[in-house]
This record gives sequence, structure tokens and C-alpha cells, in this order.
Amino acid sequence: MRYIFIAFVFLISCKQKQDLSHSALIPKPVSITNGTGAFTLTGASSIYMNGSEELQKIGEYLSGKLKPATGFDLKTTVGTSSRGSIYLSLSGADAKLGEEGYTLNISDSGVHLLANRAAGIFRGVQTLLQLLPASIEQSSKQNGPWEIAAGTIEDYPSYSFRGSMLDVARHFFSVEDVKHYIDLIAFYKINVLHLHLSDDQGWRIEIKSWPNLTAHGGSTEVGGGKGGFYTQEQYKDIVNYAASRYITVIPEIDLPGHTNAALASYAELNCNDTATALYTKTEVGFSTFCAKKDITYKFIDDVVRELAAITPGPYIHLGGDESHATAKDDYILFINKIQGIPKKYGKKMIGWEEIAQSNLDSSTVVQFWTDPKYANEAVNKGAKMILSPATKVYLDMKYDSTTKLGLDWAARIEIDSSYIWSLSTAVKGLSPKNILGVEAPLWTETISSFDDIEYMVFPRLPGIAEIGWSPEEGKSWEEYKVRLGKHGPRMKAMNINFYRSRQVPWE
Ligand code: TNX
Repeated sequence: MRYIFIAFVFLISCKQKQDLSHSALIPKPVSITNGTGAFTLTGASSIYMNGSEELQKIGEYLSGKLKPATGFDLKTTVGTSSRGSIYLSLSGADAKLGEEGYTLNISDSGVHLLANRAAGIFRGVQTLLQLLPASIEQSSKQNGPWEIAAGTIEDYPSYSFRGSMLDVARHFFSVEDVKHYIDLIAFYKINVLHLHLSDDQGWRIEIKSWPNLTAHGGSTEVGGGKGGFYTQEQYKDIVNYAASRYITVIPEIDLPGHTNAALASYAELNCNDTATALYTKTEVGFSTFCAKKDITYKFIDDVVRELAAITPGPYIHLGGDESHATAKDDYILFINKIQGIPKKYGKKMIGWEEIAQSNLDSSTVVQFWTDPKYANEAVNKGAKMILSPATKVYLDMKYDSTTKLGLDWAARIEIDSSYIWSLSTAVKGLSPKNILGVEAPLWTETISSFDDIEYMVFPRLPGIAEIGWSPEEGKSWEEYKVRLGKHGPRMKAMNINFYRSRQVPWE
């Protein structure tokens, strides 16, 4: 009897392995239909592409991803597919898949990935990677077989904006770190990287017309370390790397508060014409630009002009949060005045929720973080919103009382809490038509190494990526936590220092 039971369990688990619909994909696709049989990737497989240079690059990216673990050196070829191969194509996809959607057809004869745009192919490639055994992420040769159950996945995002923010001002992170971070978030179909490039503790982007910003203002960080900054060339390198992963970079210069690094670098930006001292602690809300001086606006114009010239994406973020040292009238005057600047250089402005108090330009986007009153004020003025509810998506919040890193002013956010919420109901008074999407910030007052970044971001970010990408209906924590548990070996293979939450049944 016992043996029959074991055989039965064995059969069931084999069956599940065969089913495409049992794959642990994050974010969860819109639909999965099972087929019969399976596709096996072998050394004789090729990657075929129809058309563009962009697809060629994605083909090479895929071949590069598959190489270390499989040991296969898969050829990328323009042409139609042959048996046993992977085929990437920009023709024949359904229009409803939009810019980032894709259809993935898997059968014993091959894998066909179709999309309207290269971005969709890139997102579909992430799905394909997640369908292979977790060991595909290892950096050395592993045993196959490299099998994927047959079937069809049709998939597209619910929201067009799915962002991750990295604060490189409180602690500076190198170009290499940022590129590595881009690779990690691309795996979960994140499409925006917001870089918080200036704050009280540091100015991190070269501005040629104001060189002391980085020479002096970039010379330290929280705790008094040596800080650092990106030259414009390095920033362009980051932007291009992100673009190759279909991720848009949004640079942020935080104004008029959170500006001590600039105020320490240039005396004339202060109302009393006296430069402040550099600051390496973690208080907020004590610094402000001088709203009544013309030089302030000349400065912002120069900064935005230089930044816009090296930022291909549509947005420049100009902060606006926690300006407790700016008189309210000055704050409103200031925000009203600066909104025209990104526009002048062909960009849309984003600001944190407090900017809702000003006269919002029709193109200005507002980022909610804590106060629904501001969010409602913003949408009443016609603004579109990015939602970053601090109690759910602030990745610098501790998991629980024992977490050594992080802060807890908004909440302690365990994995269930960061997953169990939805964009359409997050802020009373807002509906999906007001919402561009979601963004999860990582503020780095307490985060000083890449290991720290990984520990706070994983595994919360994958769930937040799913909130932005996957349909709200049918979402369930009980189902998700099992899927996330299956990502444990994958994150391990990727060498991610993730938080092993006890809420998750890790495999
Ligand atoms: C609030 S949220 C801030 C940041 C801090 C963060 C710490 C927001 C727009 N401002 O300056 O780093 O809290 O959690």
C-alpha cells in the first residue's frame, strides 16, 4: 500500500513537472495553456530572429545568458526557425499585446516568441529563462536536461510603469553595482530605474557648468565615507546598459529641500550667501534652496539642461519632498517656477506628492508616498500618479523587529504585507485611469553594500513587480508564496543575498 502511495505521489509530481501551467513564473503571466510534450534545448539548438538589429542583440543576450550553465554556444541567425530551436519574431503578434507583451509558444519542435516590439521579446526572454531549471542561472556548467513543458503563454502588463528606485546619494554605488542591479530587476520585468542622484549627503552626477557640486558635494556620504559621483560619460553608460534591458532611467535631483550637498558646494545658493558644511548624518528636512533668488533658477536650468541632454527617457524627477525648511509660500512659488524647466528641454517633470500643492502643469507626474490628501489634490488637478505607498513598497523598511538594516518609520514590511495590496485600491479616490504604475524605492541611509541592497530588495521586489504587471483578479498570497518559494533556488543560483522569510515555503 505504502509503495503504491509513493508511486502515486511520484506520478503526480512528474505530471506537474510536465505542465507549463505549474511553472513558477514571477510576475504571473496573463494566461498559460498547457500543450503536450516538451521542448529540450540542446547544443544543436540555434536562436533564429526575423529582422532587426535590435532582435539580433536580444538573441545574443539570450545566447550569452544560456551559455555558462549549459555550456552551449548557441548560434544566433537571421532566418526562420529549424527544429529544436528558439525563434524570436516581430511579426504576427496580436495588437493587444501592446509595447511589452509577448506570446510564447513551446512545443517539442521549438520555441516561438512573438511580440509587437523588441521590448516584448525581451520580457518574453525573461519568462523563457524562468521556465528553464533554476540551475540555468549558475555561472558554471551544470547538468541538463534543459527541458520546458509544452504550451502557450500570452502575457502583457497591466501597468506601463513598473519602477525601482535606488538612492545613490545617501550611500554611493559604483557603475558596476548599478549595472548588476539593472540585471537583477530586469529578470522581474521592471522597466524603470529611478536614480536618486542628489540629497543632503551627496551630489552624484557631474554637472559641467557647476563643477564643485561633485568635487565638493560628491566627496562624502552617510557615515563620512568617501562618496563618489558619476561622470556624464559613466551616467550615459548606465543609461545605455539599462536601455539594452528595456529599462528607462529617470534621474532625480531633489529640490528645494534635501539640497545640503549643493548648498555646501556653492555659497550663492544659500539665502545668507554662506556655504553650509557637508553633512553625513541622516536627518531630513533641514536644508533649502533660496526661492527668492534668481541664481537658484539659473542653477536649476543649467542642471536640467545638462541632465536632459544625456537622458533619452521622457522624465526628469525634481524631488519636492519634505521641504520642511522652506516657507510654504516660497515652496509653492518655487515649484510653480521650476515646472517649466524640464518642459523647456523636452522632458516631463515628476515630483513627490507634496508638489500637488502647486499649480500643476498638465504634463507633470506626481509620485505618491504617504499622504492620500496630496494624491487626491494631484488627480483633481489632472495629474497622473506613480504609486509608492511607503507602508508597502519602501524597501528600506525593516522586515520585522529583528531586521538589522533599514528603518521602520512607515511600517515593518514582511513579504505577505508587501504583496497583499493592489494599485487600484491603494489610495482612496484614485482609480486605474489616474495611475501610471508602481515604484519601489530603496533609500540607503542604512544600506552601504551590494549585499545590503540585495537583502532589502529580495524577495520583496518580485512581488511588487507582479503587482504592476499581472492582472489583479485571482491574486492570492497562498498561491504566490509557493511560487516565490520555488524562486529560492533561482535567487540562490543568481547569488542573491535574499531574506529567507519564514513566511515562504522555500524549496
Ligand atoms: C522619506 S519618501 C524620504 C527620504 C528618506 C526616506 C527614508 C521621500 C520622498 N523622502 O528622504 O530617505 O523617507 O525611509
